[in-house]
Amino acid sequence: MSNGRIEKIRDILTELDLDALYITHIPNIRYLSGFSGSSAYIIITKEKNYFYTDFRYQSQSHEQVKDYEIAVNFSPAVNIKETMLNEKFSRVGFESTHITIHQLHLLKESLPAIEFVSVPERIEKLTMIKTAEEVSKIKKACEITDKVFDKLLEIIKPGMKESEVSAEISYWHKKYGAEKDSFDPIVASGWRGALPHGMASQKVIEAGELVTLDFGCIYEGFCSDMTRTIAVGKPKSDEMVKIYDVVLHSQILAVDAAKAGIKTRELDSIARKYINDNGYEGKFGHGLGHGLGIEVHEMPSVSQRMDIEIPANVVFTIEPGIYIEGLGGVRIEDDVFTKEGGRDVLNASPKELIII
Ligand SMILES: [Mn+2]
Repeated sequence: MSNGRIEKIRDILTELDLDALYITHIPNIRYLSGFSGSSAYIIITKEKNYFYTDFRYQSQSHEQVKDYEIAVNFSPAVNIKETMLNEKFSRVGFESTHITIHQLHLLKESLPAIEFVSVPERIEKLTMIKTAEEVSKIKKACEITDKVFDKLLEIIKPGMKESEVSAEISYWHKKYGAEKDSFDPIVASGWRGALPHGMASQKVIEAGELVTLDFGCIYEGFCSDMTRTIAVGKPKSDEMVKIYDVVLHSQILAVDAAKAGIKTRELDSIARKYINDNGYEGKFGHGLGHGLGIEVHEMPSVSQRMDIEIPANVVFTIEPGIYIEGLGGVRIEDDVFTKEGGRDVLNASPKELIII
């Protein structure tokens, strides 16, 4: 891949005085090699790029992976060890936020002369900043998700199970050109709306309930992630309509404030303060949003937990919600792309309360 990504890994090698970086996290492997399969490893040295996989991906790796020496083996660990010995590495970085203790133990045991150095979240810092081409892929994923939302407005009826709605989401994502869902769809109706991550269940959707739909897809390796809450028939709870209004306004305030240079904590506070001031303090129990790209949850975390300036060319979600146990919940989520002085909103589905 001659798009500068590998050169940036080589800069990390120089900076940390490493002979090589051993990369095990599959989304990062796809980012660096173009390989879209589920099992592979790579090693980047100052001069060479090595790619390891097994027989299942023999043809696919040769088709997708350019600029790498490819080794295919029933047990890639054998080839990985061979490379590390032949190259006479003395310091090798590894992705400590992804490797298991067991994998690290095996490496250290079989290669006792090598010093293995923890390199947490360095590739993640690279993937956080998007090129125009990457943003256009996320935008395409968002367009597919928008089309699926339109379809759901035709499909969802009282009497349907949440799990049936979830199946429709997955079906239409693929039908409209996505690789797959970027995560299992969340479909939470009525009282289940109070579960922020209410996976679609066997519950039947009833007339008068609000339904929270949180879903996204992957297009050419890049994710979308959108939430809309809709009413199935006239809402039976006036309180839920009021909650919808509060969430919508808090979401719009945060979207309008989003721009390159704003701090994550400040942006979270803008939505949170509005929700608190309107009587729902403590009912918005998660962060405002998260980065989005080759993974559905990336850096930065846009919340009180993290306080960094959001750079330009970052895609992240803005998704405030209010959750009342026993009653229900509302969440509204858009994906935005930061620019100097502003942001582009990448999805286009309407946000006012839709009653179907
Ligand atoms: Mn999200």
